[in-house]
Amino acid sequence: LLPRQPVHPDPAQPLPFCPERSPFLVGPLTVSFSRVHTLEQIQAKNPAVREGGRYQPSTCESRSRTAIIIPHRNRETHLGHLLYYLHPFLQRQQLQYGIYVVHQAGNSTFNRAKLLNVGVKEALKDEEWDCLFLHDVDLIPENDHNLYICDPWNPKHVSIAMNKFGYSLPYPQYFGGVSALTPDQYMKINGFPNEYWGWGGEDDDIATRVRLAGMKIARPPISIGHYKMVKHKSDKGNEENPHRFDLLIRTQRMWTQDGMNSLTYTLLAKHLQPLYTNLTVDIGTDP
Ligand code: UDH
Ligand code: NGS
Repeated sequence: LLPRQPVHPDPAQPLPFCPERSPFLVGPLTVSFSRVHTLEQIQAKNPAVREGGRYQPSTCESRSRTAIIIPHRNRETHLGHLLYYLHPFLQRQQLQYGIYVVHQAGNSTFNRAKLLNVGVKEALKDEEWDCLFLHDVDLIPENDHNLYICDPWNPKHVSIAMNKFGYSLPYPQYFGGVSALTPDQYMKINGFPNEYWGWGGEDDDIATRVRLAGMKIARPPISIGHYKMVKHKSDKGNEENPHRFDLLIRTQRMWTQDGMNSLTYTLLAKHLQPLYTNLTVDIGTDP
């Protein structure tokens, strides 16, 4: 008689790597915002997601451990749409992942890039992530061949074909929306700038940092980098930054001084919610 196969893999044996191409991918996705799903409904659809919005495949060792970091304030409906689509999307890609929502406390001017620095710093305390996805809350990927893994050599700009720009880049250096860097690449550019309060310019500063640090911008194929944006009005507290052009002139002088090496903040709370880790942070105010 042959020995019976164990039902569960032996925990002492390492799992095999997941295949290079996940068998669960489906390609183009239909994304619609006409229905709003409660967090409980999304949770019920994603039973394998653990506290803090963490997941790892049960049958194979993932090829990437990816942290998704989302800057946030007052966009709960958008967050619901993103979580509804992103959890199944990442599981189909057989990734080990965690979702972090970095919530700016208070009413002072919004600062997207600084929130992302905080998210990176805090996420790296939890886990040795291979890849950091810096992700606007209102952009939903429309093709799951858009793998949420990093390029080993260069920072990757991922949201290259958004519906609001007619599914093309608005300009060649555009780096806004969704980008992906390894922790090494992130530190090599000294992270993102902390000094852009309000709307605009911080993503152009990041693109310049990539170049000044001797790297290039990697991009997925245009047909795969499709994103649908949830339509919305301008946010209160994130008005156009009147200083952004002055700041952009100084990037070359400032990038080694302003970034991860000058980041200060107060973490007010870290809550492991069922679908994401919520970091509430005091990042100070526009000087
Ligand atoms: N965000 C928030 N809350 C805010 C502001 C921004 O959560 O109050 C986050 C959110 O993740 C958003 C990201 O920051 O996706 C970027 O915000 P944004 O306002 O820069 O970009 P978005 O594409 O809107 O969402 C563009 C508004 C157009 C302003 C036009 C000014 N000329
Ligand atoms: C540029 C902004 C970027 C912004 C991009 C797209 O002009 O920060 O437009 O904006 N740069 C400056 O203002 C210097 S959008 O159409 O998404 O509102 O990301």
